[in-house]
Amino acid sequence: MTSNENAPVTVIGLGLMGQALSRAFLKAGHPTTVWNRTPTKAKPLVAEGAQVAPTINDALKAAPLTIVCLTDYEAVHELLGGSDIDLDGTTLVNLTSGTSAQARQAAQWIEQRGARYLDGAIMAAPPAIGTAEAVILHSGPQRDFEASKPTLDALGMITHLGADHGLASLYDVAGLAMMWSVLNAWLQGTALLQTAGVDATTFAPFAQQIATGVAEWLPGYAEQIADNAFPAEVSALETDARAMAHLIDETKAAGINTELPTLIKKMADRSISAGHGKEQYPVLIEEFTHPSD
Ligand code: FVH
Repeated sequence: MTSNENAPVTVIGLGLMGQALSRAFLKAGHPTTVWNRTPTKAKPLVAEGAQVAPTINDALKAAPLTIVCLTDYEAVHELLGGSDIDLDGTTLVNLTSGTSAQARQAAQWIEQRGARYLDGAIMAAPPAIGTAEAVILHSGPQRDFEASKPTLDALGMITHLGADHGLASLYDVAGLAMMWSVLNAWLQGTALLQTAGVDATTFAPFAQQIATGVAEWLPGYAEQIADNAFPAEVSALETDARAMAHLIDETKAAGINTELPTLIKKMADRSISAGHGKEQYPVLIEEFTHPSD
């Protein structure tokens, strides 16, 4: 991380994340101005060297770059959408979580008000901010990203995904889809093994090994999706579907929840019925790219 420590920066929103962002800027030496709806949350930051702006317009004028981190996009619009708010000439980096549509819409109304806009998604918890562990994704015009990067570098591993303002939010939810799917699969396996007296800590290293092994298949499987060709190099979908039936039988016999295994098999069965049984697992992408019933 390289940071231009002389560049002033403003942070609007001092929740758990906004405080961590402000601290990282202060630690990197940036003159940092803060504003929060509930002013008391600024107090500890003032003790660490931050300036408090009395109004939002003062906050926006204190630095050419303003970071916004609020609960949701509704809050961003409520706070900055008023005609009394002067966004002209500022660069806003919005690190509030939301959907890609909200990000694109925010870009439109903020740019109409004369500001430059970068969207962003934080894929880290507050304690990681300011370290290389904090992955922060940005999307929006390349030139605005390049201009802001020397300051944003103070926050963690900064990546620009492209000009489409919605990309950071899309990557964010794609990452969450991965995270929850892996965690749910692990919980399913743990619940199953607990019925035989195997505890979660015993299963965890084995589960970790499986997750790491499966992760290594991803680049090759991605090539099959890119080529739209799914030769069964290691296993056919119909073979996988038979193993899925065993998983359902085991979960039923164990008297535990069968929703996840049943869903997995339902998708595979539909693909097999459509004639893909002799192809390899990533052929299921078609199940994911169509709207559900
Ligand atoms: N905390 C985390 O681990 C996650 C990591 C991934 C990304 N998220 C996103 O970051 C956004 C902020 O999250 P947060 O943890 O800082 O949230 P809170 O501590 O609840 O703080 C919320 C701040 O938003 C202010 N706020 C809310 N509504 C309004 C409004 N209408 N007008 C002005 N400010 C508003 C609130 O102000 P106050 O209640 O202190 O007065 C806080 O400053 C979020 O999108 C996460 O998904 C964090």
